[in-house]
Amino acid sequence: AVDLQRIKLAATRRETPLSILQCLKLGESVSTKALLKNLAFLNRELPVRFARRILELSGLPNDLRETEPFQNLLRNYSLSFDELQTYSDSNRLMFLDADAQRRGDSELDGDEAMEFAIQKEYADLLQAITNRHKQDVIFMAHGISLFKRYQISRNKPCEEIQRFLNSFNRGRLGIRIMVGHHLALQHQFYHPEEPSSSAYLSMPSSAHSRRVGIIEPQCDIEALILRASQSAQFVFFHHYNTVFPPNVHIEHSKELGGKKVRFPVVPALLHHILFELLKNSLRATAEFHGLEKPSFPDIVVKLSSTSDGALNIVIKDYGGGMPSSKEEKLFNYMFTTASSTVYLDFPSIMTAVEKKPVNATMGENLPLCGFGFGLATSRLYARLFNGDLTIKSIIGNGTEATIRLARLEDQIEQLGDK
Ligand code: W6P
Repeated sequence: AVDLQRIKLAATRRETPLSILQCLKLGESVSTKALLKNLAFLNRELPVRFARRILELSGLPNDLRETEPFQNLLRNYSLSFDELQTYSDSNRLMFLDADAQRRGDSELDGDEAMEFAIQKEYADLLQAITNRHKQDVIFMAHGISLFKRYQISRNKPCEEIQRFLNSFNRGRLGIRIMVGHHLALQHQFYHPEEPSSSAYLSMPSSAHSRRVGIIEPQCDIEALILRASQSAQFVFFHHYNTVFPPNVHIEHSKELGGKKVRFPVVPALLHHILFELLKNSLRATAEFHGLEKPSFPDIVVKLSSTSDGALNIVIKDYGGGMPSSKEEKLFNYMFTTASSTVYLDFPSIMTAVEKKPVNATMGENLPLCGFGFGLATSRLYARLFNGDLTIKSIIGNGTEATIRLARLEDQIEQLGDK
């Protein structure tokens, strides 16, 4: 029983944009108090965000909304909204506030046990919701593919669906990030010795990293590119029956002076974008140069900083480029770069082979590959915190993809369309 009035009311409230800087500050001075403060924030914010996602789903054209996968989505979002709103209405945190006031908000002394219980209870709720929504992406892809078949025969425009997917995915990712950050912080606070690779949205971090929740304040960008390259090359190697993939060569521009580039990022997000782009570049290179000839030109990744403190990552392939007609469709959710005849099976093989390594990072996105969601979500991910992704081809030569990452102060969640 979905209480539509309750949902509508919650959805009238504004979403509060996340700031990566604030997320970092919260995590750098992490304490019971800070965690409780964040819990109170989520307790207010999450019902609003879930309510908005539900309204977005409800507003879809009947043909799409009534498909089984979209009914599943709607049911899951309603269930999660209900649980969060019920928790919020239970006023457990008011009790906590009142208690703090009674004690003059001094030291958190006698009631640590109760505070811990509250944190544990909320974390369990968040974890259950996280698990429930792991299939979101599969449902979405499945529903869209059903709708797509229907669409081709009807030849209806799909801008509305494009807008929905951007908005819904953006909103979903925002939720994921705030929930993932909270769970990861709590895990790091109570179990500082254990790696938090199992926690939501976090990636196994490299040896000398200093992870704050799901954020790497000084991420070794080159190391991350290397890992994404290896994953993409691994997929390539198995897809093309043990043909060795092109090399990925990383360069620094002059102003970076050969120094290690350290930049604040959510590694899982950047990894997703890099992996997606590199797969495209590898495939384009192989298609253009032919598999008989085993010497491919390198893919060149170039790092450069801009005057406003942003970081550019340019991925250049020599895969022959693509006509502008194709370029325009690149970020369309219903478009895939794989040529339908020869590479129809590319995604499924990728899914089968890459399951293990990618599951450890952002496995839930894997089934996306080949549905044509990859580049669209990559640009969305890049834009979410004020960055961007652009792709430009030179016909007969190759393609250049540029990821721009905003400097830390500018990494603020972009809730609307650009
Ligand atoms: C291509 C097509 C493409 C899409 C995205 C990234 C790189 C490339 N290269 O030929």
